[in-house]
Amino acid sequence: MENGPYKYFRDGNGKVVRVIRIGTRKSQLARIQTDSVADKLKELYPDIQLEIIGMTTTGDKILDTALSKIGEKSLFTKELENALERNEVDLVVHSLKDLPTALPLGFTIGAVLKRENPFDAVVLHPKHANKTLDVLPENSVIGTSSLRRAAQLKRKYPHLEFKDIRGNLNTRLKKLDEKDDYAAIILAAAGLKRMGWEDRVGQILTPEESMYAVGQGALAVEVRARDTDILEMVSVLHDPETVLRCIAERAFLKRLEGGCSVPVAVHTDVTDSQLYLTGAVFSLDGSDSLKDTMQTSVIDSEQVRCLFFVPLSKFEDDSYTNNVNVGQDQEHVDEFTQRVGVTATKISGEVQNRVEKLGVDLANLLLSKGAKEILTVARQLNDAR
Ligand code: DPM
Repeated sequence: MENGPYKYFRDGNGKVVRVIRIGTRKSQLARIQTDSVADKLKELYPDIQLEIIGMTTTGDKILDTALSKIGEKSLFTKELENALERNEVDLVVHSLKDLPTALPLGFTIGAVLKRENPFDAVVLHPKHANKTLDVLPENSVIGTSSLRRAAQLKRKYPHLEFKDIRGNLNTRLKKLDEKDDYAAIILAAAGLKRMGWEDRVGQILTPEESMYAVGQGALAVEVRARDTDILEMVSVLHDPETVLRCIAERAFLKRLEGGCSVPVAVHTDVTDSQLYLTGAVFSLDGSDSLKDTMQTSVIDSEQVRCLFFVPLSKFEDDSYTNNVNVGQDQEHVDEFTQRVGVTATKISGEVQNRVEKLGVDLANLLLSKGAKEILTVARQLNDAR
């Protein structure tokens, strides 16, 4: 039964059920990530019917060009957003770090799930098994297409060389193991864990060696900004601590005008109701860098015991729910509810505003010390490579 933009069908008892369609890239990692979100939704809403639809994106097709050189920010997300817009799918699961800090109008991140280990990991060529970066032979080649990883590791380990490596995780591991081009590659610990490849992790990099990318290790569910049913449904997947950390990180990156391919790195931590944000920018060879830490409270002023959530009384207050009112113009809706692309109406708006400001403030601090110049030179050098 087709009804409006949505797809419905009758279950065995003649009950009309809405089919929720989830879009995903076709790589093994994307599928695993999408399946994990689908499993959670199925657990929370046993009555819904889920359908997973695999799609190929531009980023999957252009495999021979370094990501940092392609320049298109929404490489892995555009085709999926088109499908969302056409109501062909209702939600899309992404790695948060692949989503730009400003989403195209009409889309929002309706859920940010609990973060996995956000750190980078070293995967060694079998012939170097059990070694660490510091004891790899002089001029060993490390595979990474991340300017962020290369900059930090060049600084720390000047005896190593860095070369681009592309392709999905399966391709990269193959390139590492079956050839003699790389002594090791650097990958996110989270992706390796989801693939079940923890046994290949030779070393987890510390923040002193490599701070992580904004949003790394967290999954995001992207939805149509005005689709209040779906927004409400996925909102329960939000992990409050992860959301707040990632809003701070994304606000930091956004203020620096950094895309997914700038040498910008972060570290966040919530301890004793304080969110600590450390942010850094690097020159391409890591010789030049700026790094600072700022903190803010994540306690809602009206309900000290309930750290992140909107006090119940506020739910009856219109200002907290009018984002879901139909009939407001799109621009107003988006601007009102989203913080760096994230919609999280069940988490204290006051605290969200505070952590967003934290990110902006930290970026402003680094900008006042010359961050813009470092990033401009890094961009120019990368373009000229
Ligand atoms: C972004 C970067 C990379 C991905 C840049 C960075 C790594 C590119 C490379 C923005 N997206 O991290 O500095 O190493 O050549 C990506 C991975 C994951 C999501 C793979 C990885 C899985 C981890 C996660 C690619 N996007 O980083 O090893 O879900 O956070």
